This record gives sequence, C-alpha cells and structure tokens, in this order.
Amino acid sequence: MFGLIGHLTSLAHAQSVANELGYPEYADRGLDFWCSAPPQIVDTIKVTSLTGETIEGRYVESCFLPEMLANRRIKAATRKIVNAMAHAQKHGIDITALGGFSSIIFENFNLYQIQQVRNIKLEFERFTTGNTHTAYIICKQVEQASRQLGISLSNATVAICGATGDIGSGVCRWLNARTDVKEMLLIARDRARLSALQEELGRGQVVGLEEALPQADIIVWVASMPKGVEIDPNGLKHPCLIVDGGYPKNMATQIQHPEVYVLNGGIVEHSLDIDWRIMSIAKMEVPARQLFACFAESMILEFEKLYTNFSWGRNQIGVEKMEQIGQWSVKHGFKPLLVN
Ligand code: NDP
Ligand code: OCD
Repeated sequence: MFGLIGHLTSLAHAQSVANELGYPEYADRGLDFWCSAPPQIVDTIKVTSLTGETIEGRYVESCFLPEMLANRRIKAATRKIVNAMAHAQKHGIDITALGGFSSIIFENFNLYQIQQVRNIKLEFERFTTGNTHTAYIICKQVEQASRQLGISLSNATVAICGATGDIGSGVCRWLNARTDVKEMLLIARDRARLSALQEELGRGQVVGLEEALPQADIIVWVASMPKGVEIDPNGLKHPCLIVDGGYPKNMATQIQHPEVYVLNGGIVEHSLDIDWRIMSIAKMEVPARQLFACFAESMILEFEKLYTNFSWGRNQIGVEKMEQIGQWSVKHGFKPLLVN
C-alpha cells in the first residue's frame, strides 16, 4: 500500500475545506487548534497502471499549515510531520511520499533525530520525498512546453528560482547535462550555496530575482516560500514560459498576459481516472487525473514494488535517477502537464 502525506496551503484554505470533507469541528478554528490537531487519514485511493495493475493507497493529512512557519510555531510544525509519518506507518503503509513542506521541514529541522514517536519507531526507508520524480517532471515540462511555444532551448535563458534547493538543484543538473539550454540564471538567498552549485555545474550566473526576470525566456519557480510573490508580467520577456512548481504556489497572483504562459509545475496527468477526492480540494483542473509528481512517485514505487526511500536527503538528485523514475512514470501512465 502507498501513502501520501500532505497539507493545505493556508489557514483560510483549511477552514474552507474542512466542512466539505466531513470535519465541521475544524471549520471555524484558528491556528492554535490546527497546531494541536492530530493527523488524519482522509482518503482511500485506487490507481490503475497502464500495465493493468491496480494498487491502493491512503492520503494522510498532517494538519500542518504554512502559517506555522511564518508565526514561528516550529515545534508544532515538526510534530505535525513526525506524527503524520508515525500514523502512516501504524496503518501499514509501505511507501509514503512527504508532500510539499513535509520533506522540507523534515530536512531543515533534522527530524532524523526524532525516530521514536510514542510506541512507533519510524522506519525512514518507508518514506520518500518524491523530489526525484518532481524534478524530472519539471524538466520535461520545460523541454516540452517550450517546444509548444516555439521557444528554442539553445537560444533560451532559463532562470531557476530556488536553484540550490533539492528540486532546483536536480533541475539545474538535468538542464546542464541533458539539454543545450543557452544560459542558466541561479537564484536563491544563500550566496555560499549558490557558489557551490555554480562550481558543481561549471556554469550559470548567480543573479538577484529583479535582475533575472526581465532576461528570462523560461522561469522555473521551485522556492520553498510559505507565501507567493507578486510579479509584473509587463516586465518579463514576451513570450515567457513560467513553470511554477511551488506548493503553495510561488506566484501570488494569476497572471493575465497573452504572451506569458504559466504552467502548474511538478504536476502529472494520469492516463486513467483515479478514484479519490483530494485533488479537487487541491484545485486541480481535472481532479480525477491530475496530481502532484511527488505523490505519483510513491505510486510508481508501489507499482514497482520498490519499498525504499528512492528520494532522500538533500541536493543529491542526479540525472540517472531522474531518468530511471521517468521511465517508470511513462510505463505506468503518468505524463507531464503541458500548456492547453
Ligand atoms: P528546498 O527547501 O530544498 O529548497 C528551496 C529553495 O528555495 C532553496 O534554493 C532556497 O534557498 C530557496 N528559497 C527559499 N526561500 C526563497 C526566497 N524567498 N527567495 C528565493 N529563494 C528562496 O525545497 P524543495 O526543493 O524540496 O521544494 C521546493 C518547492 O517545491 C516547495 O514549494 C515545495 O512545496 C514544492 N514541491 C512541489 C512538489 C510537486 O509535486 N509539485 C513536490 C515537492 C515539493 P535559500 O534558502 O538560500 O534562499
Ligand atoms: C506538493 O508539494 C504536494 C503537496 C500536496 C498537498 C496535497 C493537498 C491535498 C489536499 C487534500 C487535503 C484535505 C484535508 C482536509 C483536512 C480536514 C481536517 C482533518
């Protein structure tokens, strides 16, 4: 059985969907309440591969909210993640993806140290960040959507916001090794990590966001920001392809410009309908078929009977593993979401 650990994007989002899912007692409660709420299994899922095999999974809501980080409720945030992991393990889930901020919190706050959660000793090999598949799908979106829009990678400048992150560094490695992209602009806050990445790649310009945006034909957003930023589409190149892989979205507003194309980044579409209800809450356009690539990674590992933390640790996503998960992704019927 596979599992997905996820969370909602804001307190307002959580309050608005709790009723709909049959949790009226959560609907009008504030951040303090969510800080003490236990994890819940809120969905049972069935997915069928193109090979014909059907697998079953569970969605575990951790009750983490990004406001916990913004309000420095760090202890609550970390407890949410380890409690959700213990919950998944207690329910016999073999391989669980740590969606959105779950893996970021796990790594940033070194939660390896909290292996014992009440009577459960966490077996970390039962969890995967899902980031290898996410990085692979974002790269395929860049390659295929740029072709749809007539942007040639060999003439293109690609800005990667969150370049030094787990997904961002995987994307940079792929663009460097597997494409002929003309220029890469590397964006993040920590200069030392940017220099280390630049040295590893042997290329790429380290620039600030303001300087990068007007130069970029393609912008990949994979920064771990609890709230999105506003950008002015008139200050971008036209055409410009934006692949927003953040969860919550890195861009705060819906961009309305005829030559700026915004793609939901790190999203796959499955070839067959999936029996679940969570993706309508996550506001997918086609909720029966579209899902986060990190979640798809745990499904793929279950289909392949690979009960191991395929994606783990930080900044170790290499192109060979991306290629491997990519082959399995195609085999089981997942496709990157492209421009309509
Ligand atoms: P990491 O924490 O590993 O990396 C985050 C990156 O963002 C770092 O480079 C960090 O560098 C940078 N960053 C953070 N804040 C800012 C900022 N204000 N301005 C510029 N750069 C910033 O995160 P992941 O790679 O694991 O995840 C990245 C995003 O992808 C998250 O939003 C996550 O929720 C989402 N995600 C999406 C998935 C999907 O299936 N679509 C799956 C998993 C994750 P620095 O701190 O130096 O600025
Ligand atoms: C990307 O990084 C993946 C993160 C994905 C998060 C998925 C969100 C799914 C939304 C469904 C959640 C329903 C929870 C309702 C909570 C009610 C109270 C227990």
